[in-house]
Amino acid sequence: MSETQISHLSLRNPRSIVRKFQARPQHEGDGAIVRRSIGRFELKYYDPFLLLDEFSISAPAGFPDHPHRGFETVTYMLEGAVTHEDFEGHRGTINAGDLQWMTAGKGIVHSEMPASQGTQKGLQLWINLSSKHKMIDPKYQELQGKDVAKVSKDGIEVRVIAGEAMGIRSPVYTRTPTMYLDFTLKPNAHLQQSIPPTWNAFVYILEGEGIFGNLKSPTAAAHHFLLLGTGDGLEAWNKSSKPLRFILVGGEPLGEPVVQFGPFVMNTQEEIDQTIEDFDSCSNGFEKAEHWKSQSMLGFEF
Ligand code: 3F1
Ligand code: FE2
Repeated sequence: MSETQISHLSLRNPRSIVRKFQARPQHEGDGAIVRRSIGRFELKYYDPFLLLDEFSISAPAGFPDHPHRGFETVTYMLEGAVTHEDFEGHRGTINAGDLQWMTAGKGIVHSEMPASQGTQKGLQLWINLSSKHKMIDPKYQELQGKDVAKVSKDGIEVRVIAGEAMGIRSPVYTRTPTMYLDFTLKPNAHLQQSIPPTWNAFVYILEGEGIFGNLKSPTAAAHHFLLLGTGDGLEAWNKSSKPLRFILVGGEPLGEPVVQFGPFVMNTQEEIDQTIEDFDSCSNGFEKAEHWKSQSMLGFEF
């Protein structure tokens, strides 16, 4: 099929790039390099997204026992592996290609630590929950790489983490409506992907370089974050001689006030104060934190 035929088939109003910046590496302790795009000063919140980290972590660095409330964390591994363990005894390893979609809801306390020697690379996205879902019971949706929906066509490969693309759907249930697509475009490939017009959406480039929005846009390279304007979808081109890999993420904005205190995200300061009290007193969802310590913390006394 020719490019013109594909164009004819779909987008009426492709989104343009309204903001673009590089996620510069921040060194966090011994062995952790994190490139944060959403969640840093210049882009504190992009409704419903609270944080996007591209991490590169080797032992002894990691994220020992810590809480979450009021949102979801999505960990998508690119290389290496992470061992996670929570206060209910839920534990496992997220390997390269695997996905963990964790709805913290009213409370989770867990650890996320490197599972092997070498470098663990991946992405962690935080998706906000609406006020009526902030205090739901925690839930995990875990998919091994082999079970992530994948399709290849016309020089484009897509792994559907959430939502739908090129005729295939992810089994992940998104409490806050979200699409999360991992695209790889071969040289000369041209992508048109629809996005619900009312949703906020962005691209984060993992590898290679490409043209996004329209053909007059400047080339964007790895570790760049592109905020998309309004429209019904995304157009992207790989005019280079190497593969282009990026994620396209979109979500329905909640349009609610956000009050964040580290890993607690609520609607009001009163709810944050209550959350701190609940965590300190191990109540209202944090009961099991009272007598729990992760394996990774055993042997350490604080
Ligand atoms: C000590 C500490 C600091 C910050 O809740 C965004 C604990 C937790 C936190 S946090 N989580 S940050 C995070 C980012 C990436 O603000 C957590 C985990 C991430 O990736 C998982 C991971 C863990 C170990 C990857 C590789 C090794
Ligand atoms: Fe966490």
